[in-house]
Amino acid sequence: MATCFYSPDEQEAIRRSRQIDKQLQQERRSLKQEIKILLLGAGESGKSTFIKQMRILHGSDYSEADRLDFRHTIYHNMLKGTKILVEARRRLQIPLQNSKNQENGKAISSYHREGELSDEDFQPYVTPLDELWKDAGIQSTVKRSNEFQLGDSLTYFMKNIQRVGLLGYLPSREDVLHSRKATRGIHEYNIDIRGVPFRFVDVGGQRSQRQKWFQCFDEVTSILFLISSSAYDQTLLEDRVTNRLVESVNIFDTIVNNRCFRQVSIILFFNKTDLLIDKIKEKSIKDYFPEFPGNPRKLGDVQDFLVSMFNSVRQDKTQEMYRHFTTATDTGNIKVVFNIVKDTILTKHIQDIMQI
Ligand SMILES: Nc1nc2c(ncn2[C@@H]2O[C@H](COP(=O)(O)OP(=O)(O)OP(=O)(O)O)[C@@H](O)[C@H]2O)c(=O)[nH]1
Ligand SMILES: [Mg+2]
Repeated sequence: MATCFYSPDEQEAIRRSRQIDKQLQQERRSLKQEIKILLLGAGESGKSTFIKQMRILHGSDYSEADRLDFRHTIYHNMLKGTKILVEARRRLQIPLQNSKNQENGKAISSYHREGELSDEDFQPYVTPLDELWKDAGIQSTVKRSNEFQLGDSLTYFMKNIQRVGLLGYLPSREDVLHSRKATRGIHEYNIDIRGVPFRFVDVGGQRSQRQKWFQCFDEVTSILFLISSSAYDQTLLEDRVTNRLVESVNIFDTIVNNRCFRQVSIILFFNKTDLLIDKIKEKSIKDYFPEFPGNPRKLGDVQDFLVSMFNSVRQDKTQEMYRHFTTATDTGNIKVVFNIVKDTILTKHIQDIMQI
């Protein structure tokens, strides 16, 4: 086009307009590329639960048949969890309130995972489980659960035993979100969100699983790093000695300061806020981290401290530290948080592509 017929101002306007067109074209091309989101964090921090939420919110939601598949895992979570409590109560020498629960304890301890449990198979366990859970001795043991290894989902399922223990029980979405099965290996989920293809990569967070992490470090757009914020009084399942929060900070240190991720937006999810709210009423974080400067009963003070622990290991502080306080089992919460996160990821992604 002969630009000499245009005034300098008009020529400048045309140039700018062409530049914007070009950017838009690039942007569209970049958005057609996959957005790869890697979920990292220690075991039980909530990575797989977050992926379940993505499926509920943006993917193919869990059908009745899909939810039925979780039934066995839920029964197993309840039986194994209660078995651990029965054993811990004995070891900690906490007396039972009702001596009848000796027999109930034996009935639950006889459970060994053998094949899938049907709703009928589960029936003989329902009353023993319920009676044990109501025993003051077992409840005192639950309060000391940081002295042994108890999963976070047991309380939720035991509170729902009247429903979960019925013949013909069909797990709800919330039950699916609370069910626990440790991840082994690497699992990828492709989900289209408003025309943008996202690939979520879920890995196992336990120590034995972490040597596999580097296999998925290529072409990462963003890392969601999950932290179990209520775990400040707990030790690691893997060695029963290391504090879970300390382990989590150490893992974050290796990720955030890794040269592979210099251009990658890393977003922290301080997860399990619901459990943290309950935990600070019972246990002072100061007993585990004497350097804690605030009021241990104040949620904001505890969260600020957690954030500062993670921030302190970052070598390059010129990059912004994105962080959110989440409850991965709460669909409403994850919907709001992920909307913000998605915008952060896409904006940063487009900026990076524009610089190329
Ligand atoms: N109450 C509550 N429970 C949660 C939350 N997030 C996860 N959980 C539960 O914590 C347990 C562990 O969650 P997962 O999603 O399996 O943890 P993960 O990070 O995938 O663990 P690995 O696969 O071992 O690395 C499950 O029983 C979840 O239901 C939360 O915010 N609140
Ligand atoms: Mg997992």
